[in-house]
Amino acid sequence: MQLEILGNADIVTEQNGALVIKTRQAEARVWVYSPTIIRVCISKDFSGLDESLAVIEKPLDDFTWQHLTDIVELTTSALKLIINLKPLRFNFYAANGQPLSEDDQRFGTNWQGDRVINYRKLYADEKFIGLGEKAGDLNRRGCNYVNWNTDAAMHTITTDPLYKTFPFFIGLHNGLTYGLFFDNTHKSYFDFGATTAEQMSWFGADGGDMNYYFFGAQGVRNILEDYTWLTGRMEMPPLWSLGYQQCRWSYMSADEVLDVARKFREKNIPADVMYCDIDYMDGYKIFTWNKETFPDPKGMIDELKAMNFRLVTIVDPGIKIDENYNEYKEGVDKHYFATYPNGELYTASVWPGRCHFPDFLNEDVRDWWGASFKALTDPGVEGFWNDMNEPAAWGQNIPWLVKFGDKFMPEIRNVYGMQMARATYNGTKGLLNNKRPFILTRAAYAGTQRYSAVWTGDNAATDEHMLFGQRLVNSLGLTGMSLIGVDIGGFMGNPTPELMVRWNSLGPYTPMYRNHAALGMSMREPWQWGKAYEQVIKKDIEQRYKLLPYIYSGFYQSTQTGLPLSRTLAIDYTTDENVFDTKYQNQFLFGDSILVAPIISTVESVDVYLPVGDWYRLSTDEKFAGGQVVNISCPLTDLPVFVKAGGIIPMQNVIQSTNEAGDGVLLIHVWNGDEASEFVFYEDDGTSYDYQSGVYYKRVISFDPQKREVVFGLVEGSFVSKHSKVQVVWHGFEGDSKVGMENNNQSFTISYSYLSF
Ligand code: MIG
Repeated sequence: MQLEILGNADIVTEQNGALVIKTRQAEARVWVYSPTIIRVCISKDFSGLDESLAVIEKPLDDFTWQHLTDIVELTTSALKLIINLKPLRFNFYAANGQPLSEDDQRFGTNWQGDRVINYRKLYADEKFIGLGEKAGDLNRRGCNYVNWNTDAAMHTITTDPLYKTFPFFIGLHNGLTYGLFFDNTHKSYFDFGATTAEQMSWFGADGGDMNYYFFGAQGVRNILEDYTWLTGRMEMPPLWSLGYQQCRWSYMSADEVLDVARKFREKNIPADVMYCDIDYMDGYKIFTWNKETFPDPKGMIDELKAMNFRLVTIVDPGIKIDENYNEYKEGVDKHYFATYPNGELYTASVWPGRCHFPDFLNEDVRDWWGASFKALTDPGVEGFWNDMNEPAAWGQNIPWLVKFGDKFMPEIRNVYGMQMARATYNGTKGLLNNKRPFILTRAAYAGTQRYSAVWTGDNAATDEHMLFGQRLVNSLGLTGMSLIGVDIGGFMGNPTPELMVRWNSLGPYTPMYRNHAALGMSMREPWQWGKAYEQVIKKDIEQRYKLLPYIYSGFYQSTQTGLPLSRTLAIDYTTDENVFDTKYQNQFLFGDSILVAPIISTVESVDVYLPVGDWYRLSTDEKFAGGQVVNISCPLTDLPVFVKAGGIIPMQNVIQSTNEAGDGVLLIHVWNGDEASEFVFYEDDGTSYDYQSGVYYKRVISFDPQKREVVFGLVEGSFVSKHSKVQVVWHGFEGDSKVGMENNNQSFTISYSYLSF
């Protein structure tokens, strides 16, 4: 195999808004998407369509560049790209001239056969965060990774690859930040100095182009905002999907599903969602119901609805080969399935036995798939769980020559799950008449946030998996994904009651709070752990429901800026070394002002690192100075959760489901602090798309520390809040005072009254 290194550039021109540079080996094109986003694509063949499944924005028509002797300088208000022409290398600088990221000048971009790799300079203090669902530490320096979507059943906390591909990382060095998104769907590789004795980093793929977007904004938040501008942001999720979700593989009959739902209501443990895993189907045929065990799906779902429950059902991609099965016959007739190169249909075995696999890369197939959900939406299903879409089949090794349209498996594998989620989202959105569908997918690629929530797959019932899961959630949050779950309690194996309790205490602070377990594992509902622990778990679930106004507003923030709900501390405290210490790396901010320290179930005290500023423990209002490590007691009833001084947290009194109106009181909790703060409160009907035409309720709530006042700004939007009363709850002020006031459309102020007055 030959090595081809990108050599000298002979021709530099501007064509259709792109800078075009030619060398003997290849052609490079450069586009400016915004002052902070520059795309570089180096290809041997630009004849193919320039299509990306991730990117939804277009480049600017115009940019500023000049050709000097052996370099080209491309300048925006925020960035400078210096392109060395002999040989062709790309080097990015901040506007003030400080280097952000540069090619390794020796090797730059090169090819070995179809494999294309970019070698980059590694700075002495450089750290890396990102890549989404990846094993290892928060700081990925010294690690290497492969993206190749895999059904990672029985994975450990070091397994790579897992289910998803997010070829986007953020580099941090010298107080600077930059991001790099390698938009290439082939099997890809990232090495952050792991195997080069820290002399360089590199990334690349088995095929396709060296096609990357460089983000030069300063601050991780700004990079995330740019990345999600480019690849899209999530929509408002249905409010019910933020309630407690009870799943298992499987509740085996309609009776069992209903019994479990009833038990939540009998016990007054709040919950919103029940799941049907694969056994609701007839012979695992997608879009069917088992006639014996689920004889009347509509009847069952009506009963669930009467109890304020929603149902989510699973779908897998594999379509069973069965002459009496509609989806099979249609798929064959219309040539919708993946094939061998000679035209034979590709067959592999999964749950239903021998199956064919829809080509979700094809729009007609997506439309067909989407329309088939009628069998589920007609009886009333509103949530759709997409599993096995890596895609998985027994053996896990779909041959390289399998074709999806005109593409072979290696090129599409990493986007198959995303395209299945896209088909599911579009189809069910169409069928649900202005109701928001809830989509959950296991496999994903950059941009999936536009269609679906994700969960982290088949974890295990151990303390180390619980902490690992949090790290995955935090890292997925750096990819535009915000609605993310882990199987609380652990999928494989049985948790101790203590682990179950501890894991549930993280539940309120997990973007998607879902309890799930594998076939054959112990039952996991909150009442399976003894009376005393049931009460603890119930309190955790109640805490989730109290926090929903805060959480929902947090998701609104995700829709606007791409900031995730669960935020690694590296987002806001980027230059604080302690944040990357493996002792503290799992800690995260949940929304703007809550800090959570996940902690194993076998200890009762723990060191927590509180970043700069003052913090209050949520459970006690005890105040701590930040910028230091504090030792915190953490019995199973009290996870270390803190609120930032000045934090504003809207809460509500407990309801049993998001379908309940509640008592109409919005509690605004405020923790005393020296700095002014602000919270954007957002509410809408929680179920429809009317918010997209102005039917929402939004107002800025701010805290003025000097005046000890909470100011409610003017209401924006035409939705009538379900909260008719506001009550401010003051924390950390001298004495205690509560002031109630009628809610209205005016701006108004509530002051803390000094008790000594
Ligand atoms: O081969 O549908 O990750 O959540 O319960 C296993 C059965 C298939 C894997 C999913 C898991 C789900 C299970 N599925």
